Amino acid sequence: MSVLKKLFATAAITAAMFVAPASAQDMKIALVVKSLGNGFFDAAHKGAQNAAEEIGGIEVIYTGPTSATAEGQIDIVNSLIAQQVDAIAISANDPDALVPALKKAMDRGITVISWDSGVAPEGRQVHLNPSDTDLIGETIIKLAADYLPEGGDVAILSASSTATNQNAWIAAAEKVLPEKFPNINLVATVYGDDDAVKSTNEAKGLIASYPDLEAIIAPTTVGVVAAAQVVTDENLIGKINVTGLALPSEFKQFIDNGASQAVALWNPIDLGYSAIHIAHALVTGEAKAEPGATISIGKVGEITLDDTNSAAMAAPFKFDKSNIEEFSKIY
Ligand code: RAM
Repeated sequence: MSVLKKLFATAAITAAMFVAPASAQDMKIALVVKSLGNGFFDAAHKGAQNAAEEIGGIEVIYTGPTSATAEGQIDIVNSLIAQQVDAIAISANDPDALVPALKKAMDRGITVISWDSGVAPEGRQVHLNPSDTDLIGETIIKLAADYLPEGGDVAILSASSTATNQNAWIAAAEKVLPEKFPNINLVATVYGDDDAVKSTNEAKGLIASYPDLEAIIAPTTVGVVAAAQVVTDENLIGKINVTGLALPSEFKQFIDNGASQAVALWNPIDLGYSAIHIAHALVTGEAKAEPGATISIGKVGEITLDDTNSAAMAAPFKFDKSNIEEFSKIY
């Protein structure tokens, strides 16, 4: 080999050595949320970034529609397929509507998981629930019942009417009502679409329609803030207790002013962090998407998939006057 050829060969090897590891590590994981501008998802994004930094070589693409609709998410999934991302981790606005687009993604070799709000099993490989669905259902009713020793009328202000997670929690809540909370009378369930204005109007509508209402249960961080603001503005503190699932940083003011006695939530930062760990492990083949499989979720622990390839991360925490200040500084 001539000196020149040798030099080229060495240069080529050096270039290959330099380039190969970088591209092999360049994994793109899209974190698709129900809608942008929601503090809960911003916290999950923070956790996703933490996981990406910890694992290394991952680019997190944080995206979602401006309003919480399946149509908006379908457009986003199609564009992620065109961008040839390695994985899509989605919190879905509808369990079924997204299935065809996500199936197309999987057909193209893209890893698909749902987290927070699931898609039907045929549209994803794994689903990560924040907590056990029955436990969340019972928790949201208990949060209201604990402050209504004699029972009373309560109403639910949910997110969108097709949201997989809220619908599952409400179904679980309705299941435990007759036996465990016989004095609690669920008078209505309305939908604020995780939109501040619609949630505000729905909360006002509940108050106008049900004069004996004693609690509004909003299993959505957007709805719970809207309801507590309405109760505050309409001078109903002490008459209507607002509860549900709330982000302490957004909700602390309503524990402080008495519009709410207590709320609950899991750690949204850990949820986004765990979603990235799962997606990464499936892309690399470190984990398999099959019933019984155990998948590491880094410092949060590990999950074991059930027969539907779903698992839950952790139990919800309760926030009240004693601890909301401390948690409000974290998420
Ligand atoms: C809202 C969203 C999200 C849900 C939380 C509790 O931010 O609807 O999906 O998990 O509330």
